[in-house]
Amino acid sequence: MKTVFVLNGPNLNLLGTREPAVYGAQTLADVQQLCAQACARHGLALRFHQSNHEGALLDWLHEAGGLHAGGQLAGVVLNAGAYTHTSVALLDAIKGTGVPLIELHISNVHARESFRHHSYISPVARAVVCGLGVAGYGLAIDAIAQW
Ligand code: CA2
Repeated sequence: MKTVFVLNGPNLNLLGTREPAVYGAQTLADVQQLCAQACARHGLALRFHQSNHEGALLDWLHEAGGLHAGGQLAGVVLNAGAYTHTSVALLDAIKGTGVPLIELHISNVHARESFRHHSYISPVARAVVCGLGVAGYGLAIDAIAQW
């Protein structure tokens, strides 16, 4: 059974507690459940994580890279939060590990402040899902299952 990593970056632990107009009312626990259901539908194992620390995200990407090298990774869904717009380290990790990855944003970052329009991750992502709310997580897993 192949594994999907769903990685969430800074402040996403606050989902459902504030800014419902931007991010919706569902919590990160709800998102985890949605991802577990999507993975179960496709016979995939799920690793679901959130961290407010860039290094933790790097470590999980490296771990996913190890599975990828062994042919055991289905793919990675990464919502890097604000690190999307700042982190060369995440770009290097995705490039260095070669993991097949979908960049995900709950909100439509292109309809928001201009500093959210640039992503260090998009050039090394296979696809970008953006603005579909938390439903995007399930759709990203559905897409990975087709790879
Ligand atoms: O739309 C997305 O998923 C983002 O990746 C979310 C990030 C933001 O910096 C990106 O530009 C777009 C922010 C996550 C913060 O999440 C919160 C959730 C509820 C309340 C406050 C913050």
